[in-house]
Amino acid sequence: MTIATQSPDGGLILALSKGRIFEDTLPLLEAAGITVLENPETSRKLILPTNDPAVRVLVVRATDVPTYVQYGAADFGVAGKDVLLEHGGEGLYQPVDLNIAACRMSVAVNAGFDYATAVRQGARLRVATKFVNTARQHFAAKGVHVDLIKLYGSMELAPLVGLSDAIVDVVSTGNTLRANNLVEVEKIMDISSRLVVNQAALKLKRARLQPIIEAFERASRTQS
Ligand code: PRT
Ligand code: MG
Repeated sequence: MTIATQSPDGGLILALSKGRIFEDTLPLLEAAGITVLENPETSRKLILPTNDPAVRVLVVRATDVPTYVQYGAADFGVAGKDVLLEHGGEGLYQPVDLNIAACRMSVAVNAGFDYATAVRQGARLRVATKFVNTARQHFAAKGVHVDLIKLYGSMELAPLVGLSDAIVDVVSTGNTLRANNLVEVEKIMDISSRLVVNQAALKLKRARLQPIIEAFERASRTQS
């Protein structure tokens, strides 16, 4: 379901999360001639102005970006493939892989746990993750029986305290796994962030959105 967008004035609303996605999106916005006028790390505002009075930025949790865009509370946004797979992508047009906030989705276990043998012997594994849909699909495709334990953060803790045998999480440098004596035993997929656009907004505001989409596309191509 898609509701009418909240910016009937023809303005555009972009949903972004603080941190790596915000940082990596700034150069793409610059390429489209848009400068965000406040820093979300220091400002308490949740709606940030830009140099273009018709463009505003909503600061939301990374997992909430697809929801804001799906319902038209934001016209467009940037979200990781990990987050989009869990959301399902309903009501979203995903025109560009921006190649930013790159990482991978992996399975990790305690350094002492023999994952390969456990899988070969058909053991039932307890897997803690925020990414239950992705994890369910991955293990079903391998024919591995799992009990999924839904967590909302700090997945790395679960195997350390015996909550689970394994975790499914996103990894970039691998430093967090190493610091907690965990090993990456399987890569599920490469992850990067995508531009997501509300399907109704794309039709109603195409004249404003299309140049921005094209600028993002060009800038992300030259960056990678
Ligand atoms: O923080 P919050 O709970 O609000 O949500 P979030 O963690 O999903 O948001 P954020 O901003 O941290 O991540 C946004 C997007 O960035 C994710 O959806 C991914 O697509 C992407 N991304 C890229 C990452 C990482 N790299 C990453 N390293 N997301 C999370 N991490 C975590 C990782 O799981 C580990 O806990 O960062 C930690 C450090 O990673 P290492 O491997 O470098 O040690
Ligand atoms: Mg985070």
